[in-house]
Amino acid sequence: MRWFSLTLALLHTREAEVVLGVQPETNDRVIISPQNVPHNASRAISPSFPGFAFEEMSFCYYAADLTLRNKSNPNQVSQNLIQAITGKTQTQPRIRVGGTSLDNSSYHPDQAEPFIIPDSQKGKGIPKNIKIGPSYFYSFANFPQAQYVVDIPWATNDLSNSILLAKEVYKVIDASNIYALEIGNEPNNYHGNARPSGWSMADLASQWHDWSGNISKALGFSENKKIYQAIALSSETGTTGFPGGTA
Ligand SMILES: *[C@@H]1O[C@H](CO)[C@@H](O)[C@H](O)[C@H]1NC(C)=O
Ligand SMILES: *[C@@H]1O[C@H](CO)[C@@H](O)[C@H](O)[C@H]1NC(C)=O
Ligand SMILES: *[C@@H]1O[C@H](CO)[C@@H](O)[C@H](O)[C@H]1NC(C)=O
Ligand SMILES: CC(=O)N[C@H]1CO[C@H](CO)[C@@H](O)[C@@H]1O
Repeated sequence: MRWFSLTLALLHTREAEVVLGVQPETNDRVIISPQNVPHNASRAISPSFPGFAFEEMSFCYYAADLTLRNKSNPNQVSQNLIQAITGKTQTQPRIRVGGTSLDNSSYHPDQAEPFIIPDSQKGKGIPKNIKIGPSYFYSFANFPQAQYVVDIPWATNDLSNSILLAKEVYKVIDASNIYALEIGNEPNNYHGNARPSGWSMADLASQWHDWSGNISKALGFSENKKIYQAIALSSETGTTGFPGGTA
């Protein structure tokens, strides 16, 4: 039996190079590198294409070695891992913080703790109804080169609270470290959960439009500022949870 590995080398040059390693049982490695870029090759992929994503509830631990209240004691293992990759690609790390835990969180400006997980949610893989305080965002400074994609709660359907959170994001994290904002997480699963069962794609688009407009306005951005990442969709939808969706 043979197995094949395909590695896409990310280069700064305009020429994309595909390295095809064919590894037979003997462990000899044969590298086939095309002399010329095929006429129908894709354009070079941006070296910053690989990104990093953290669930909101675990980001602090990766960033700050459990010292959550301030940015001392950065987690050097995480810093080294991210540096090892971005050192190769010569890019600033794109780090998305969010996910389902964030999407079901609320923001509490007077809370000293970075986040509080309700007792009923402790021990769950993805706890819901987490309360976030301003100090949650302090540890973001531990990746000083980061270009963050910051997720904003949408499942909770509380625009004014999400605007408060967005404002705090820009207060604590330097704007030069914010690459994009993302509204919600996997909203194709909201219907029948975070929204009524009849909530359609048209409803989703309409509410996203209202939310992005209102959040931009609250942050003092022009309506056309390109600050939003596209929504992230769940591949597990419908009654069976079959990837790709059954409903
Ligand atoms: C690209 O071009 C080659 C040679 O003309 C052809 O064999 C191949 O099928 C093409 N690939 C795609 C994805 O179009
Ligand atoms: C940061 O946290 C550490 C550990 O809890 C503490 O010793 C230090 O005083 C804190 N620094 C600030 C500025 O709050
Ligand atoms: C803000 O949201 C409301 C609906 O809640 C909508 O009517 C309005 O157009 C939105 N504002 C912007 C600037 O998009
Ligand atoms: C309790 C609650 O609001 N749960 C929601 C959390 O977010 C997901 C989407 O990421 C929704 O589908 C849940 O309904």
